[in-house]
Amino acid sequence: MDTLDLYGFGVGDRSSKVRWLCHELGLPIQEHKLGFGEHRKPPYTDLNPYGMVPTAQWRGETLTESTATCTWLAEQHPESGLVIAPGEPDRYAYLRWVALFAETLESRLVEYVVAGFGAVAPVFRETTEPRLRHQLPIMVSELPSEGFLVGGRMTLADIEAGYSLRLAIGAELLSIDDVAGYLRPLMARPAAKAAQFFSSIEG
Ligand SMILES: N[C@@H](CCC(=O)N[C@@H](CS)C(=O)NCC(=O)O)C(=O)O
Repeated sequence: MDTLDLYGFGVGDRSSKVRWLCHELGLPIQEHKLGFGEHRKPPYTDLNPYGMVPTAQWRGETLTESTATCTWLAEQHPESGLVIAPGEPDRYAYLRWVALFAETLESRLVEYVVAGFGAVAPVFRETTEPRLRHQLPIMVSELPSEGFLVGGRMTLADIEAGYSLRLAIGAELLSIDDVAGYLRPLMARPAAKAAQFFSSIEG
């Protein structure tokens, strides 16, 4: 079997992006749940010296960085259409959406959220909040009111969007009603449900 070994804290961290993607691809997952603190010492740091989750192992390779991992896995399954490949129309729009979520918004949102429960200093919440309150409404104004972000099909950009939106809604920086037309169909996807991706914001 083509099983992927997935290391993370559970369904709340960035491993959830890899988990949802694997369910979209039909890849079986062997879960390795870490307790908080285990990620900063051996044997886990032998896999990921940065001491961060997620890490995946698949086909003999160790994969770190969630967006790179998802991109790589999707590219190994081109029939899935989950990546908009070089040469396809909308390639730039696809890259821009992935960068906006995975780079610009995701790190700030994670810092804002974890500062809220004391995992990092409160100053992280103070420094991230003004930028998030400025940038999130702009992102929402660019979201389609229905359908996928780009290319007329579900792509990894939608998974990246789902993660930032889930964090922003959970932190009450956005209301689910602000993005319902776009987000509800993603929340209803069987693969997202199987990964429990949106369980924290499902009523
Ligand atoms: N850019 C990395 C970020 C990884 C990351 O910061 N993961 C968080 C959980 S979502 C983590 O490991 N936090 C624990 C820590 O920093 O000690 C990725 O996308 O994989």
